[in-house]
Amino acid sequence: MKNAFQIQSHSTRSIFLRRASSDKRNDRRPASVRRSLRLSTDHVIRLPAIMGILNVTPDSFSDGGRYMDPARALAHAAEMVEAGAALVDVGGESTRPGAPEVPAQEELRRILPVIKALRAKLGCPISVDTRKASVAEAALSEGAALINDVSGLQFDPAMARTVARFGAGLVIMHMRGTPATMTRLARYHDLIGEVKTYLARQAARAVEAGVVRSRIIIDPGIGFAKKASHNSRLLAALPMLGELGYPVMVGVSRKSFVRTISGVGPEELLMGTAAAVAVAVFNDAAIVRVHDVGAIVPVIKMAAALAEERAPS
Ligand code: HH2
Repeated sequence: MKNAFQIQSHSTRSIFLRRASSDKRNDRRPASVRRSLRLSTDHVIRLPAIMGILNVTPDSFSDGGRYMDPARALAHAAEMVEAGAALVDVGGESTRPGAPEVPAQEELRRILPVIKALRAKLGCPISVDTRKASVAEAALSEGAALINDVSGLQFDPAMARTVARFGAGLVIMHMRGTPATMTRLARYHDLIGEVKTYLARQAARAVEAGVVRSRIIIDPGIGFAKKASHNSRLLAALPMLGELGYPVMVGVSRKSFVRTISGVGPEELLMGTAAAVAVAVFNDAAIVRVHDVGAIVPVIKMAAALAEERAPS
């Protein structure tokens, strides 16, 4: 095991994080990061993992410019872990609609000091949000455990082999085009079928390239080449994506479809985000990617407990 933490699929509904024994002494994660909830002495339910968002960018749509300084990034990551994040997703390139591509050198200049600080001081598993194999390679060499590729292996042909070489986890997300072009590509004949087929094909490619099957996570790419109605339909259809046999991750946090549907301003997106997270968890999301970790923890507990009581279909 090369990296300190490995993400392993446990079932399609959950993942667990396994710690390398050599790294135990470095682990300062608080006891609040629990993966289960005890409802009574004999009733314990498994909770989805929270991925806390740490954008080290000047232009991310909701937190751009706030965490460019590694000390501030570290403090925010520590806060998220303290609040219940099981892992932190570090991103050095905004993927908001219309965002320009950031050169690999610049992406690395932004994220490497933060990854080093997180590894040294926090000991939580680190995910890196990148489409570039060279960035992934450098991040994995610094101990990142997971690569979150929003292009779902489309952007860089070397990505799958790079992840495979490190035995790391891989998030394969559905999108079309690039952040600059995706908005005009939001047309589907069979939305769920097309997203599902794409995720199955890209996951198979990853396995062919040597990525460990049990370390692959799929994501419908909420807001990426999707209109508000597409996003809603995908959230409702998560169990169909789960049929592929990979844990499903969902990112709805503060996204524009929340604003469109709930009719509020950019500063008031928490309640709409919470509703969307609740639906994702109710529909078996294994990981939720959010900005407001502390606020979302009770939402997750509630939705997971309610999902547990569903009549079997
Ligand atoms: N959404 C964003 C970025 N990365 N990764 C996955 N797997 N799923 C997502 O839904 C997802 C993602 C966009 O959100 P954010 O990071 O807040 O903004 P930006 O891309 O502008 O930095």
